[in-house]
Amino acid sequence: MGKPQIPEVILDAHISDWITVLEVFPERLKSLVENLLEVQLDTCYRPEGWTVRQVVHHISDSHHNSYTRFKWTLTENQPVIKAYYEDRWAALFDSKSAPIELSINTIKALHAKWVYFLKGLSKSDLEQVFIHPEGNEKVSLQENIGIYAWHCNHHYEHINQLMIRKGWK
Ligand code: NI
Repeated sequence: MGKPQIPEVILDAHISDWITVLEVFPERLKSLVENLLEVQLDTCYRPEGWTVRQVVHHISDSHHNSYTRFKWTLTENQPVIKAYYEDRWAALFDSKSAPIELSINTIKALHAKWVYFLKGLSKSDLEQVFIHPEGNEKVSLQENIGIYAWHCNHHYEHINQLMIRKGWK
């Protein structure tokens, strides 16, 4: 699963494939987890890792942050984005105990709005960059679409592989 592999030259076909991943992800994730029992939701996907519940809440929080970065980038000149401690967010009480429906519903609404927005961006919008404070790295919006398509599949597979190993599916 590793790290996102973003091609050097990003073609329109890459962007449209990535947007499709973002578009279908809420339903895929919902179908994957909707029948899990509480005890299964509270199972770590790897030793010392997050529980399934924490992963679902993490996706919601992470994509919420990402959405905001897209808006910043189109309304400011190469903004330095705000990083956050995802492990500390995942350790907050709601990440550990809240019903996953809250985040499943958030992801559904957020992705619908995000995808609508992404589909309307021009080539020059997609080439706009933000600066990630870790390493002062410039990230273009088109790259960032690829990163978050990867992020969907990355965490989907954490849960999916756990379910396969445990014989839950
Ligand atoms: Ni993540």
